[in-house]
Amino acid sequence: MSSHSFNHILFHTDSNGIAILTINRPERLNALNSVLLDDLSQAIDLVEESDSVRVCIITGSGEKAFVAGADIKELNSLEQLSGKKASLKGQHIFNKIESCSKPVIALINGYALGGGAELAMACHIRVATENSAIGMPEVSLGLIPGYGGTQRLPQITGKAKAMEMILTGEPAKAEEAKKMGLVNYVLPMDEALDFTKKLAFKILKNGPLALSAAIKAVNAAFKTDGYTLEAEEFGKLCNTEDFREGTIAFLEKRKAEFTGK
Ligand code: CO8
Repeated sequence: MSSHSFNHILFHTDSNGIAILTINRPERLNALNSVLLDDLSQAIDLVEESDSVRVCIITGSGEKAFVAGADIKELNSLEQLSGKKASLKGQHIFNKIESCSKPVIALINGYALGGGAELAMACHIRVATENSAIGMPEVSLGLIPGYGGTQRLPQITGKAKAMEMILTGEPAKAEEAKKMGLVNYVLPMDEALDFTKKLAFKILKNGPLALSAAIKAVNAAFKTDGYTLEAEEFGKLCNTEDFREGTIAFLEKRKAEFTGK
């Protein structure tokens, strides 16, 4: 058993090799700010490098949110270049999760929105609690997903459902998300962690070299160069009036008035 300390992440590994990585910023519904993203990057490196970790479960602190997205207050100050850079940075961290040689399971315990849904989609398997809502609301802020969501959502749900979710910005409730393959299982909140650990145990009894090779081979079926274009478009949107209006409207708790400029 071991624990590591980060600013906004709790990291604990049990004697069976199951690491639980908890995104811990509950007062902001675990929204991803830059400090948290740096923590996440280091925590994933730890999963990859530590001999005592064999499977990782990523979840959110509290019972309301897995991750409610990128931190909108931080987003608001982005411009074209910094926006593209921020998008590429997040993509790099989420790519490390997707290509991690050890299985990573997302335990979605509430809202998984924007960057939160993108984080869950970078994991290899998703379990959700009944109260979860998963969606890509970026267009309501005058933005698009920027952490790989435009690429991974269609890979998981197919193009039509992904288009609908990205263009409406409407989240899917847990059961609906299961129907479209976006989550593998839906459980009551008080059963979800045990269930996810049992799933991890099923994986653990298999050969680690085989698990790593399987992840690599399955990922190879989904190689795309769309990530660069996503970051490019995300950056461009950071220079628009609609983006300023969308993010300020959220912070001022009012409805955005978009003008198409
Ligand atoms: N960023 C910053 N603060 C947030 C965020 C967020 N994403 N989500 C919630 N908070 C804050 C709220 O502002 C609030 O703060 P305060 O107490 O100071 O008013 C606190 O957390 C609690 O939230 P609410 O009071 O809003 O809780 P509700 O239960 O009323 O609503 C919701 C919960 C529905 C989840 C609501 O908080 C919400 O809509 N949040 C924003 C969801 C969203 O739009 N997410 C997408 C963000 S954009 C994104 O993720 C882009 C990713 C790609 C980025 C690429 C490059 C940077």
